[in-house]
Amino acid sequence: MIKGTFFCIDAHTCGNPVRLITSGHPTLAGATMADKRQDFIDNHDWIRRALMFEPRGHDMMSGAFLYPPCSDNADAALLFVETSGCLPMCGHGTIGAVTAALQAGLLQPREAGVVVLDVPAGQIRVEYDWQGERVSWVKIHNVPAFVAHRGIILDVPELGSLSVDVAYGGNFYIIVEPQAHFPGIDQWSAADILRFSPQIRDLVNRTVTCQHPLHDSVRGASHVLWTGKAKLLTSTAANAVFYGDKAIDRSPCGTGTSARMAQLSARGELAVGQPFVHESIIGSQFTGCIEQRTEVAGIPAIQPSICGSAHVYGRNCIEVDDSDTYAFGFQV
Ligand code: PYC
Repeated sequence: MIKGTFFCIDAHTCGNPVRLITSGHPTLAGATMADKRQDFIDNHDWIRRALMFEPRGHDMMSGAFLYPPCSDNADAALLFVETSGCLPMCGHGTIGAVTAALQAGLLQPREAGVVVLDVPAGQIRVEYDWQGERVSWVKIHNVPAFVAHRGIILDVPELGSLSVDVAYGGNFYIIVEPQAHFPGIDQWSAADILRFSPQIRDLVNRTVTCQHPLHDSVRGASHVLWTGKAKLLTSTAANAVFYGDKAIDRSPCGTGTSARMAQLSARGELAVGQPFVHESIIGSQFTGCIEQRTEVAGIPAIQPSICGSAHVYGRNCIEVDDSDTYAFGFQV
């Protein structure tokens, strides 16, 4: 029996996939996107597994559902899904979803060049521009980013003692920088990142509590951001972000870039208004910026922006037939 039919626009943001699901959405309970995210996790997670995991998706697959807004001042709402679960916020996902939705005529913002979106992590303001029929860039004014923990000392098998920070940029990021026992990712393969990241994430979550002070359901360090030297002269810095069980972000990671800028700002290494061009593992770039300083429940924070572009490459209609052994996906 067909359990669900989902029309999707497939795109990528700087190389990382974004599947914008434009129909087949479940009606979600709750007044805010945070409530609706919880309802989705509790009652509709089969849709995420069917659309993100193999054979209809893959380790890096990531997507968003376009919903009507929850707040009076918003134009629409986004619910993010990926192989690791439902993210409170996703930067590359927003850039891809906004590009795909605008190009398909699914968003009619009240103000030209600006979309206000409710997302589980709060509300974001998104600017964009057109070049002919295409959205040429999207700039996200993200939720406030802040440092949650500094200098956590980990004893990592085979790597030895590592000191890491945790910062929030819409998700909690463990930030691993070059240090005595670790020269940085420049000399590492993707296989090394996939091997050590889950161990580091487990160790951090066993050592400290990462809890957003204003959002009960946003907790736990989920992503590992490895820093390294940029390969491109136009980049300020490079990173590789691990998420889920086997994914390395092909984009420079919007929420990771926000977290990294919060960390650099807290150390006095990045000023308000200074462009921060972040390079991904495949050499794609986002331009980040600290728009202003702010605070979250008394914690010093920054108001970050991230700018990048996305390309739509196709449309598909996915049917989930529950007589298919792999209807709800698999992971190897
Ligand atoms: O761009 O924020 C991001 C993101 C999170 C996970 C993968 N990409």
